[in-house]
Amino acid sequence: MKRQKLSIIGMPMDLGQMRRGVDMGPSAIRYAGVNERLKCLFEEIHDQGDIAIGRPEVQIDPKSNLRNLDLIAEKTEKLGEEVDKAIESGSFPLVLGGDHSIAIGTLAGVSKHYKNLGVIWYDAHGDLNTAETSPSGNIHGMPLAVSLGIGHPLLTNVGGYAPKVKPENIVIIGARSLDEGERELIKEKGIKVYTMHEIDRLGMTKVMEESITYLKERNTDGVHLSLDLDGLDPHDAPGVGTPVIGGISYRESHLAMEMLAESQIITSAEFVEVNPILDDKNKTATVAVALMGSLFGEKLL
Ligand code: B3U
Ligand code: MN
Ligand code: MN
Repeated sequence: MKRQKLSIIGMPMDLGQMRRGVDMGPSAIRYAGVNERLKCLFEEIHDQGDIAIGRPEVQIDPKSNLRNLDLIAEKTEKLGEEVDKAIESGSFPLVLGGDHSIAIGTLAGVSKHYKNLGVIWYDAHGDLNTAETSPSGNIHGMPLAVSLGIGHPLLTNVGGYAPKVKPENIVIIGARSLDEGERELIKEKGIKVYTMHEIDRLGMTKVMEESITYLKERNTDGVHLSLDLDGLDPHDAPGVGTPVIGGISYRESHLAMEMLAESQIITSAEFVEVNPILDDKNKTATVAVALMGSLFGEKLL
């Protein structure tokens, strides 16, 4: 069975962190053949091109120490509007990053349409920092906290409302690099986390079964997949700004995507942190496209 409509939205933004190159992520993913790969899985694909980001100078907000705060708020607002329009028109929104700060915009657009949105955050990191807990001042380490309504008001109010997600509707998968403040927030809010420990111990099959059941039991009316390529092991996805060894394998990731396809719970997705400058012959973008194939129902046989 073919799905209906897919909207591909490129978000070439690198303002949430310090390494250049992740702004070329959408181009790398297109070059790796995303349109061609997904063509047979949808009735229609609209590649909407990229949101204009420009080449702004780095700004550091003197009060909060946040890098590129105003610009990220402005650009994610725009992304939110595009995602909102895509859903409005009956399309499945697929956002190509860009660093993970773009999720602030994606979730602003998605969450408007769901009263009880679930989120799967596939990542080596928690992305639950605030200006106070962040070791770096990089906003790509903050989007999940922002979506909970925790963080600078310019970010939490993107889309004109906060919060976007409830803590009990979030599942983090692949975590292996959490800062102290993030650990505290996870405990305080009761966020469900499958670290690499649980993935090793239970196996990816069980982790995904449990995650899907958990989100269904929460009566979620939509589930957003936010997939940071650094969730995968750097051996399989080397082209990311902050690689962390000991990650999820290519095969486990395919299995995870296939199980999500089978469950039919995913209603929007983004693939972020692909940095072709740090990559090995566009391997990471190629992996991203292959995972998208599985997520949208490609079968081996
Ligand atoms: N937790 C660290 C590092 C980091 C977060 N997200 C990525 N790296 N990709 C921070 O800066 O918040
Ligand atoms: Mn991330
Ligand atoms: Mn990460």
